[in-house]
Amino acid sequence: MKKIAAIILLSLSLFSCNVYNNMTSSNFKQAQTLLSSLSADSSVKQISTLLTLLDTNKNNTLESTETVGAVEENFNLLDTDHNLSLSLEELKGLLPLLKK
Ligand SMILES: [Ca+2]
Ligand SMILES: [Ca+2]
Repeated sequence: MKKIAAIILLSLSLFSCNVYNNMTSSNFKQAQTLLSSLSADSSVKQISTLLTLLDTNKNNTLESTETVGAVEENFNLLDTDHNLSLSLEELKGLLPLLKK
């Protein structure tokens, strides 16, 4: 009986893990699409959406592990207070960098 409960518990945790991974990868794809469409004229709202999509641990800042593409490349430059995470204010600094 205990064995069955353990198996059920294990499959449940595997299932919820898969759901979480799927959500994360879909957010990641959305974030990449959004990031590639950003330009110097993009709005703060788009930056805010990008932050929400990338912020997997939901603490409203981006740690280096959560960044992709241009954000990842310019992480040190964007992190103006050098606390190793990007706030919305700091992420806005990405827009002038996108000027070509
Ligand atoms: Ca975060
Ligand atoms: Ca910072």
